[in-house]
Amino acid sequence: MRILVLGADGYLGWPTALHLSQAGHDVAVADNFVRRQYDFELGIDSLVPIESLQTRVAAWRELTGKPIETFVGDLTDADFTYQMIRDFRPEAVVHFAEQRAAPYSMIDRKHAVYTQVNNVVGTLNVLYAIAEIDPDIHLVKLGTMGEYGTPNIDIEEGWLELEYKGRKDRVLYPKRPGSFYHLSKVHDSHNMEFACRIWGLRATDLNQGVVYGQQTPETALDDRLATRFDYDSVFGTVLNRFVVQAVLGHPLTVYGNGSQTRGIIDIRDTVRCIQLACENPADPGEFRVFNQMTESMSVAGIAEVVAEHFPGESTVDHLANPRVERENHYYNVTHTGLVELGLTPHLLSDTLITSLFDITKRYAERVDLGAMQPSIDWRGARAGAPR
Ligand code: NAD
Ligand code: USQ
Repeated sequence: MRILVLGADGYLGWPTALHLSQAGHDVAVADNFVRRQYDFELGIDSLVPIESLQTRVAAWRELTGKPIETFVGDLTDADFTYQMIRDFRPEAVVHFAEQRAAPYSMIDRKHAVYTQVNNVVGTLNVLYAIAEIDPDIHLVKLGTMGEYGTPNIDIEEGWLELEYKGRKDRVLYPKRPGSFYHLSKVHDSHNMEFACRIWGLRATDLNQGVVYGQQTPETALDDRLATRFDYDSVFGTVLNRFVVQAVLGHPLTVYGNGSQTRGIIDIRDTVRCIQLACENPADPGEFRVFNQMTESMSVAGIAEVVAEHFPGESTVDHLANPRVERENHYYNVTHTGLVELGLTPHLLSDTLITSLFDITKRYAERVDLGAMQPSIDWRGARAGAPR
């Protein structure tokens, strides 16, 4: 298949592009490098050094003989987006290209507005470009488990069968997200469902859980193919952060009592899920939703597993939660769709955690411990808000 990967300079987009290329697909990639600008803005950096997109693509071609076409531009620029889709003529577009950190979106008004404009407008441009150029293109879009929040009923895959006052309907699952970033994904989901309903587009929304890990078989082939690994309090995700904290002898920063539970997924399963979604497209007019996670774990549980496997001392620090989120809540998620398509999950294992300890030890001198402490308070973003 011809597959265009948007946001392919990022943590997940790059390994996915390589995985799809290795699987024999004809892959093109796109990015505007804004993720590298957030690093400059915040004074942070990936733990694992990363090459430029151009060097990565050249290294992949040198090692495998497989070419990857590159488009550099911003999805909020409609001319760029249309031209790229016209030039490459993909059968599937995989869309990772959004501002994806909840804390970044909660810094202040400017960052909230930027996040929602970047994410919602970029996705709208992609939907319009597909509708006008070739409505048969399958859009595979990254959503997030946090769109649902933590409701007191089971979380279904995007849709809910409802019976109310004797009548039945199938409705989009009600959403109660926990940040302006997570809200941008909810807005995207609604726009996509609408585009499928009115224009007959085909789309898959992958509500992914928190990703952990750094290597896939393809990125591990050569240091020049490495993907980024964020550990700072804005872009670092929880398990990755806890691993780095354990190795550096920093207490594991559990927010609140740590009973808040999340769906998690290994980066090797992320790339496989995308491949399965592309190779088994949604039907014309179908807005298909999968919950892309493989297991649920509380934050305190994640800290425990990391501490248990660390071959030294490691302590846990319960910090006052800088976010507004439920603790001690119900959490039961249906996630059978991708397994039915053929996913065999990698559950969190000793080997994976040990390999992450090794990667961290290799680059330990690059860690900035100052970047560990959470600095963005959900309650503080509104001027004069009570702390
Ligand atoms: P990332 O920030 O590392 O990568 C996103 C890439 O998109 C970056 O390279 C960035 O430069 C690019 N981008 C952003 N806006 C763009 C625009 N307007 N035009 C062109 N390029 C643009 O993020 P990631 O961790 O790889 O996440 C990828 C996707 O997966 C995101 O949509 C995110 O919401 C979703 N997701 C991530 C996780 C996770 O744990 N990392 C979990 C669930 C869902
Ligand atoms: N947490 C801690 N300590 C830390 C960091 C986080 O206790 O040092 C807690 C948070 O309070 C939260 C949970 O861990 O309860 C997850 O936080 P996170 O930063 O790992 O993940 P989140 O902000 O939800 O965002 C990440 C990605 C985002 C993706 C989302 C998937 O950055 O792109 O959409 O995971 S999900 O959470 O399922 O919506």
